Amino acid sequence: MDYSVSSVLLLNGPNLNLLGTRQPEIYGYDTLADLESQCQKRARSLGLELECRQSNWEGQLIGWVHEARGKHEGIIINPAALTHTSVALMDALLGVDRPVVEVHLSNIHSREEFRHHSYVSRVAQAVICGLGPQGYLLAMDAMAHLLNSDKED
Ligand code: CA2
Repeated sequence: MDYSVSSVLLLNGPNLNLLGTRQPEIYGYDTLADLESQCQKRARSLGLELECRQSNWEGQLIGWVHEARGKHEGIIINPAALTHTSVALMDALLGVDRPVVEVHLSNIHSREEFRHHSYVSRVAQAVICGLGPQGYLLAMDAMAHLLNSDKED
């Protein structure tokens, strides 16, 4: 059994820094800072370390995914619009060889056709969408479960 504390990386993609300021009917009233602090609280109760990062730049997100190799045991990601466009982000997540949980605030399947396909889902262990900020907390629970199952092996 491995009793060391696992570290998780939470990545948020383009425009999610605007959360709580526009389109509350789709994305709610919580800001990104609110959301990250709720996740930090959940991480503490799960005994996880959590590092939160947001970028509007695809290359920056890919860089953080690469760095996760030496720093984090798992990645939770809301890739935002890159979900539907980025083979490069998908390849980076595939290359890092860590469990990935994909999360979306909105239900991407009930929205425009172009949001129905996710490149990231091909490489994610789990996908949560449509539950707003609660989905991030469930993603934390799911990651704790995935990491605990790894430790038991
Ligand atoms: O539902 C989600 O979490 C999305 O990942 C959000 C993305 C969208 O492109 C995906 O299809 C689904 C958009 C993030 C933009 O967030 C904003 C928040 C407030 C104001 C403007 C944009």
